[in-house]
Amino acid sequence: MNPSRQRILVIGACGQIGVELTLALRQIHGGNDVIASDLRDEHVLLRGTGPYVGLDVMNKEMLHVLVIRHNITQIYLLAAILSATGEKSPGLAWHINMQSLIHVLEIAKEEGLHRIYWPSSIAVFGPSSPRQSTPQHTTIEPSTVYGISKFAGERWCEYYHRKFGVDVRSLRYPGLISYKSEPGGGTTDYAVEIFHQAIRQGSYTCFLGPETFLPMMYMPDAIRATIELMQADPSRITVRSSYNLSAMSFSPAGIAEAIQKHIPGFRISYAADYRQQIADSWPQSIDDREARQDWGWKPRYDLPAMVADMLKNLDGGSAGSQNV
Ligand code: VAH
Repeated sequence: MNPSRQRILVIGACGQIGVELTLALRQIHGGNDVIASDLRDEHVLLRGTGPYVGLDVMNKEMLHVLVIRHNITQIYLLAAILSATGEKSPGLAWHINMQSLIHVLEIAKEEGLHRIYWPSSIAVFGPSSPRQSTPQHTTIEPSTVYGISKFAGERWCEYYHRKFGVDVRSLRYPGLISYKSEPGGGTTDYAVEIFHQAIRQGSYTCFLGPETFLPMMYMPDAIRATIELMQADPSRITVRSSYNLSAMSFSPAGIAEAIQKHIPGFRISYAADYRQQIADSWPQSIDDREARQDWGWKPRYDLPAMVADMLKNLDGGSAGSQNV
């Protein structure tokens, strides 16, 4: 096989990030060299764009056979239980989020895989971390199972890189907003739901309070950051736990105001639930200078640009490009 040719396995390809990352990787590497996998049935947007296999990442033997059979050189592990769902099933969230990563890191070591991608989150930070411009290196005491699993996973990534030379890379994603695929079980999911409700019924009841500022990012920026990180020369990577990554911060009141500029009659109301406590434990803004210095990270979407693109693509508009 051409030594520069990559054979990529995306695990969790039917999730909010997985669908768009799989499509982006297939644009770069060609459809046949990106195998999409998930527990779920193939997402409609992936059909006809490349190979799809049903995979339970908790079955290490099955995963190992698949890696060998398909000559896999890179794995993107996106399967995870997110913050809100994790608080309802702590044991399951810890088991799935941790064991899936250990399986992938072990196989990467045994098979000498070229590169591994595993997403972390700003959820690794807790109430004792600085809430504004949270730095890459600071006090990290997560208070959710999801955050605990992501912080532990970061340590495993650093361990496998240092001890075994596994080239595993990671980003601490903020809340991600997209229109192509649904989010699932996250505390920041309100920022996706609000668009669908604004269009369908002109109103939305938010499960977070109006002034709950959180770090957020539009999915096209998150996908580009992931690909830029994975394409960076190894010599430029100085963070082997997980890079802080930032684009913008906004509150429910702020995004509602931005939507009202397009849908003047849109009304928001508030009924905070258990997810408010999760959100209150996270930073309000992130300092991502290491990502900018090491591999040139720079976001392209701010709140107005994201709102305009989301509404254009959701409101019956064309499938419009996200080229920026
Ligand atoms: C969640 N969307 O809400 C994820 C994300 C920063 C939040 O990790 O759990």
